[in-house]
Amino acid sequence: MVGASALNRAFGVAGRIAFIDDRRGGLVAELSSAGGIASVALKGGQLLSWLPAGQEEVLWLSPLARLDTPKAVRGGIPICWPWFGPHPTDASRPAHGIARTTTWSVVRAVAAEGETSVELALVSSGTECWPQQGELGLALGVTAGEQLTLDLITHNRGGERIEITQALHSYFRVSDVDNVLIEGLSGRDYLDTAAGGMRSHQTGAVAIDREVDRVYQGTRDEVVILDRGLGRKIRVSKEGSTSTVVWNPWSEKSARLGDMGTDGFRHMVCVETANAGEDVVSLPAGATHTLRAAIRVDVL
Ligand code: TA6
Repeated sequence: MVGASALNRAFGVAGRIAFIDDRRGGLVAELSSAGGIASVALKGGQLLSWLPAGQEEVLWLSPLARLDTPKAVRGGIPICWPWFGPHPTDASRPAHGIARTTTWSVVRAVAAEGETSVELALVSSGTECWPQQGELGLALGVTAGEQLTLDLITHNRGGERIEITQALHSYFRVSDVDNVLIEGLSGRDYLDTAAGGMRSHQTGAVAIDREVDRVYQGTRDEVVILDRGLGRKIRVSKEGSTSTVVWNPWSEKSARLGDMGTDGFRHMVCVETANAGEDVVSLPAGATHTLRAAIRVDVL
């Protein structure tokens, strides 16, 4: 695998783009600009951190996160692809697909005015991992500045129509879930995974006072996380997505997961930009689909 020095020779920009051997055991791209800084692990193509100028850290990352194990990294923005949740037909396949546990390659990096971008690609790790026998290409564009934008681009290079589900499984850092409300989902139906997948209906803002695991269907609007404790709102807008997943494992599931830290569940909420549940992406041969999340932070 390519090392930090070769990546810096190929893509580094002094003071703006640097590839480092992160203390958690893997390669990380550090993106800096006047608009903010971000770090992206090549393992999983996973955002680990985003600090827009003048703000505190926006993403939650487990204190136990490691980049040198086969396990997916808990926190940041994991890429769930080419399926969300359990594999639709084969229970032996890993939850949330193969992208988040595969090492991505660097395609390009750009230091622009006020923002810095990197494009990563997932090189097929062999047909044994790819349900469509290696006929899918995947790219991720990350642009970090005062706004964080992710574009997850699927290219169906095969000769057959394929169906995928997917998510940018964003873990947001909050002061305490007691101080948080999530707006933008009122009036939508959701599949309540914590209640066996029962179909339910959202009325008003979402509060986090128990395990919440909901796949909201038919959602295209901006979702806002209001955090009275940090005096900020995290705004998540999107394109190419008709599902929004809201997840907090609460105490018991956190203990079972074992990688949430002491009371990590109190300081995070996932608001995921997705196509999941009944919202399946059907991609004709040769077609491309882009899933975009655009994230901003405003003062309350
Ligand atoms: O997005 C919510 C969810 O599907 C939950 O059901 C929970 O499993 C979570 O993802 C985390 O999954 P992981 O495989 O990363 O432990």
